[in-house]
Amino acid sequence: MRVAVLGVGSIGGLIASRLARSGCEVLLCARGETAQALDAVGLLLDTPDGRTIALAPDRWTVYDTNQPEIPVEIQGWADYAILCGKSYDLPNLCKIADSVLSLNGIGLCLSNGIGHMEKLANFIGKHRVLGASTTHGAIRIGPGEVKWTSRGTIKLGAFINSDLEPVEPRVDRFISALDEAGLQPIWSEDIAKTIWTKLLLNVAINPVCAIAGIMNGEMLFHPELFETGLAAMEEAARIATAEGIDLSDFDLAQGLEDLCRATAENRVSMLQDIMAGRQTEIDSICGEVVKRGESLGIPTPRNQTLHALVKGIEQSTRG
Ligand code: KPL
Repeated sequence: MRVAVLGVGSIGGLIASRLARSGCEVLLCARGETAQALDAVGLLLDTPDGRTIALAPDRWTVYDTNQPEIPVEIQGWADYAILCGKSYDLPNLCKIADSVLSLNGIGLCLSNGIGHMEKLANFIGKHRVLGASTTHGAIRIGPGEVKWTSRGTIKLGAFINSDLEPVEPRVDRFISALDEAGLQPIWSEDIAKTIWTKLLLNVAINPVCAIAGIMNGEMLFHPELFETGLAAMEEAARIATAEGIDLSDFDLAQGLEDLCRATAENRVSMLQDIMAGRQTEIDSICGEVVKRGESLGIPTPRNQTLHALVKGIEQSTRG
């Protein structure tokens, strides 16, 4: 099975190394120094049980996305394309997915935020897109090193009116491959809700931990921070409900508490970005809630404040 991983940061590095280790042929699409490290020395994966697994560079082919042309050898090569890059890079990654996927190939996106399966479908067609969301926790230590901080799941689901059901051989094979790689795939009958639920959690935890500079688990020891995150989450939940997502069985406070506990040793990706002087995904998280709130006439003052604060920190920390 041929899998392309587009964006090899924390989650991309984790997924690529697990799939390569379990025997998939892997194409890594990464940029600059990350591409060079993956091609020259490979990748070290620190696992939650304290082991370090070394993946040699011969485990994969690397395409440096800084190269303007996509090499002919990898065009139409992949059976599956997993987009793991930052949400602001999606237009570029969708274009690469369109090129590297075979005609029958399937694409999915694990980036934070919502609306990604629709964006990908605009490039490759909705009959080739799966909805997806992950709760695995990982930290990028450097260009060729990732720490898998907490085991989670990868939820997959069908796009509205698509034929991609678990009984479809292409979907079935992919689920088996993720399972063999120890990535815990789960089929979701309502992937739109799964993606929204993840966004609600990101709205609550990412900006608060990024601004306060704390690990995820520490939110539980600062009630005022927990309440701030929860209030932003409640605003986002009102938008989700207005868009037709049934959240009646999702206890927001419990969901946030469970995530803080499960990923206690993780730093949210937004804090990792700020510490590395990179752009954050705040526009696709709180920014998206504010935008949708404006068009629905639902006020989102907490999300506006968190969005403004993270933007300010981002500007002062970026080189
Ligand atoms: O998605 C995440 C992120 O950091 O962006 C969580 C699940 C909150 C893990 O830290």
